[in-house]
Amino acid sequence: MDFGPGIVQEDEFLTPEECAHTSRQVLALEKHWEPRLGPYQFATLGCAAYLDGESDYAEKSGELNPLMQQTFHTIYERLRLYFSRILQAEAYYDNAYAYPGFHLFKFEGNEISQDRPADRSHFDYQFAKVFPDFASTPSTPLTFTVPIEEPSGGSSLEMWDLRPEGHAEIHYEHREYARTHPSKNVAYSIGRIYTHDGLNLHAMGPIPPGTTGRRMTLQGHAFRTERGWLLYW
Ligand SMILES: O=C(O)CCC(=O)C(=O)O
Repeated sequence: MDFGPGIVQEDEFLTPEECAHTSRQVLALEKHWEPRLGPYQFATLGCAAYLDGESDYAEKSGELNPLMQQTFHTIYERLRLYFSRILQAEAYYDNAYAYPGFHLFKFEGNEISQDRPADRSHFDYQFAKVFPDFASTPSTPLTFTVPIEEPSGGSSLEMWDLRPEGHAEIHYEHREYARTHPSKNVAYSIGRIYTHDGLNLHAMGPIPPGTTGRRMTLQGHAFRTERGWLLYW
């Protein structure tokens, strides 16, 4: 499977019953959730390079990995087999890196009508934070999302055609670019896995006014190494 500009690969991954079970497991670990900056009561379960990569990534992932492994080992093994198959090389974990984790959002029905995916658009460059020699050993990064629970308005990914190569040309004003250029919306379905290289400008899809309920996704990345593909978050 090749990844590159504009490609989002999607496949079946968890059944609705497995999603419901996973959701219960995540909810039971609420005391381990970490509230994060951002709207919609954003919280995470697990350590994420893009949020923790510049501070205590090693320490935090070391603390959380045993709990995450113990709770989600079935999903992690399925991820490992899935990526080994589609990438045709060994996918593996390394305890020096955080295991895939969860994004959590809660909507109360009073969401602002000005929700704009463009305002949260970004490139996934977190590999630069946790693989310091990434520039000397160019690798393909991948980002994956598995929707576990959806709010009333459904869930989706918004994607623009801008790649990091074009970032300097627009004077690094990628949010302005996103506000003024067309995007593609990829509708999510519960339990499917969505993978892309994270290098198209992208964001969590729009949250329609009046949305209620929880948006819970399993999140992670793969990074090409000499051994194969390291799965981490
Ligand atoms: O929550 C989503 O749908 C997308 C998450 C995202 O933007 C990312 O993982 O980089």
